[in-house]
Amino acid sequence: MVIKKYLVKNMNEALTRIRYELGKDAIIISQRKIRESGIKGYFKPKLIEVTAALENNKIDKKNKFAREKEEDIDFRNSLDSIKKIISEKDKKIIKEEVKEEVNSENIKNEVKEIKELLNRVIKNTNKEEEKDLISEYLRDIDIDEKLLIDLLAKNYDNIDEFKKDFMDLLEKEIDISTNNLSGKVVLVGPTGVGKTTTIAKLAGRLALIEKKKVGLITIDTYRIGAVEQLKTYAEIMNIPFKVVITLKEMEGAVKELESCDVILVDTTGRSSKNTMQISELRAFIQKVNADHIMLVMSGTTKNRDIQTILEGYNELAYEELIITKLDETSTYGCVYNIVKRSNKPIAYITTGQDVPDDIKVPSKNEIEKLILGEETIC
Ligand SMILES: Nc1nc2c(ncn2[C@@H]2O[C@H](COP(=O)(O)OP(=O)(O)O)[C@@H](O)[C@H]2O)c(=O)[nH]1
Ligand SMILES: [Mg+2]
Repeated sequence: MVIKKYLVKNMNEALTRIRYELGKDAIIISQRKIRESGIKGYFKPKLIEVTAALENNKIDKKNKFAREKEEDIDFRNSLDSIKKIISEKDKKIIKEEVKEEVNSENIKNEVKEIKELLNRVIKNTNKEEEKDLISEYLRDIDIDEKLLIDLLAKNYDNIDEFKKDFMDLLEKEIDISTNNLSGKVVLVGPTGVGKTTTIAKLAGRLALIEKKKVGLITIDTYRIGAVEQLKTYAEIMNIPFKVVITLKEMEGAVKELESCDVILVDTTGRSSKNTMQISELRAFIQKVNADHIMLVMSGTTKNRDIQTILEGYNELAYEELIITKLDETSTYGCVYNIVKRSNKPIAYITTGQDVPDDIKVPSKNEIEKLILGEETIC
């Protein structure tokens, strides 16, 4: 028999300790309230003295010591599991932190994307504004709407960048004819653009300045006064002048002027819309066996008419351009439109009504500056 006394504060404590130390078969044999010894005991609550006993044969193998060992193992196990739990938790926390980091990384990326998107939107808005400015500029200088779209196919950061590009483009696309004027030269083009006046100017320059032997032929017998106009110039400059009505007469006139260095042929401004008349004109030109066929176009031609006129005269296989009346306009986009759509070199430009002064072979740079709006004629 094992007997043990316990000094406890209450029965609960006693039972717990008895169970723990002696096992579940222990029995309580007595209990009494006592005070702690000494003077302090009076100021403290009473304690209970519990006496417990356990029969020898019932001594639990799993008594205090065995239990302690076992519980030591249990404790270790618990410790391990706690460690495990803690480390799991740590892992979880780390994971969560990583997750959070990933999340914050995501947010960073999203913010970055939004920034980029905003920048792009702002940039595009700026680009759109620049585009509007450039279109406005191109319309101001009178560039054809369709050509304008082509010019704006690329995006520009600013108008200066565009102008630089446009200048480079003009440098490539504008061609000045450097041919020396000799042989048989035919001028064609719509009514009133200045063909006859230009013929007089050319005749004057060639005869008076270049001292060349010049002959004049006109087939413009349709307009009242047309013959007289050129006849007067021819008389003033003292150069031979022939009026031709039929193809046969044309053949004869060219033969008669054979000795001339240059034969200038004036034509009627027949409607380019009437193909019969154009083909009639073509027959005359073939009879002349022209060295130069020049299309005369006014610098004041409306953009929407340019293409139609050019198409109408295509059949005459003109190879050079004369652009007239540049003194009558302050924007020269028309020159670009004509050059771009015809893809032909400019031989002359005319800048007024004065014969023979108001005609010249322009420099490429001059044409570029006129088109860009950096220079004017007057
Ligand atoms: N302002 C200006 N008028 C011009 C020029 N060339 C011709 N003209 C005028 O345009 C009108 C028609 O010219 P004309 O030579 O008869 O044209 P055509 O029908 O093509 O032969 C005339 O009044 C000319 O004086 C020019 O370069 N500038
Ligand atoms: Mg005429």
